[in-house]
Amino acid sequence: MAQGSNFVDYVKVCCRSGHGGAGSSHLHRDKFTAKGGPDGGDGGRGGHIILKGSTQHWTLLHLKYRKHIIAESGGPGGSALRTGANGQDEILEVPLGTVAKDAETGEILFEITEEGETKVLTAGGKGGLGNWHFKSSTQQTPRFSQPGLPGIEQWVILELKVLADVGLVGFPNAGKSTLLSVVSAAKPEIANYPFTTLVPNLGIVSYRDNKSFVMADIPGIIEGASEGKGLGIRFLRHIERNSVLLFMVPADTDRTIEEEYNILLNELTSYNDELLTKPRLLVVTKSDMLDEELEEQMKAELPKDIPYIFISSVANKNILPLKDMLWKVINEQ
Ligand SMILES: Nc1nc2c(ncn2[C@@H]2O[C@H](COP(=O)(O)OP(=O)(O)OP(=O)(O)O)[C@@H](O)[C@H]2O)c(=O)[nH]1
Ligand SMILES: [Mg+2]
Repeated sequence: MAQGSNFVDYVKVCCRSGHGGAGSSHLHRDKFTAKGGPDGGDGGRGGHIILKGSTQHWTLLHLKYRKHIIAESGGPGGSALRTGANGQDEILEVPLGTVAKDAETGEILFEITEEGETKVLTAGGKGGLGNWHFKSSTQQTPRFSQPGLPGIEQWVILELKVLADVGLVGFPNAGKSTLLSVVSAAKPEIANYPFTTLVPNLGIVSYRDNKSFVMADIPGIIEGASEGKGLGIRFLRHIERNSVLLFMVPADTDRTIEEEYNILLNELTSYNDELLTKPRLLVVTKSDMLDEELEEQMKAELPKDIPYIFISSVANKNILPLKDMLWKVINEQ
């Protein structure tokens, strides 16, 4: 986690599911029956601890200070075959891409990838059976029932991984969100001012013949980001895990394309030089603002060590060739 950031993508929590309710060993009795048969109901199930995928959450921040998560116990069975109430489940909403691991063994338990998807993290104890289950020809009035099973106590690690194949890297206003909006169904906010995007947006890019890959639009990165300036740095961790870095520089930059690219590259390197091991592509955005002559002139001044393409999300220029380039690099990995 970036220092001082509220972008939390790792939490360790202690989970305790509910104890199962005890079965009842009640014997039926009323005005007319002095010695009735067994009518003790079953105990209720202890509450589960459940993870539920939610697009309303982008981080695990809301779980950071909840060290102990405890679900309710099941209620005991009652007379007249009344089943005890199930303990209330504890439902934790988590962002998509959350991985649950056993903290002791490191074993991956499961992953939550879809909105509304639920999975039981820690199962509640089963309720005990009431005495009527044990009635038989030789045992007419069993005076015993099962106790409920205890809940489970376990330490669990929740880790957020972003399921992205491509990370968009660029200054604020470079056109990152606009690109995501034209290549995917994602509807990120787009505006002509910097820092429109404050949290990452993920989009699924469909590609020729039903292929697809995931693109992450993250907040813009500015000079000094690696020392904590701006917002982008908080999300560089996501880039760390993305396989391809797509550098985006707008055609109308005040600097040269190469200067702007180098600043971005510098910020990434000073944050974590492992980022340099990832494949990079350079996109000159908003190229609808250039005429051919200007474009040729700019091409001559581009950095030499990186494949590039001029695109326009607005004019739909070179979008498919860009996808081709990305697909090729992703699959070389
Ligand atoms: N002419 C032109 N304008 C574009 C193009 N793509 C984006 N823009 C404009 O550039 C501005 C910024 O676009 P965004 O997509 O919000 O930029 P961003 O990189 O996501 O910006 P932040 O979220 O602030 O980091 C908007 O006014 C867009 O309409 C393009 O291909 N051509
Ligand atoms: Mg944006």
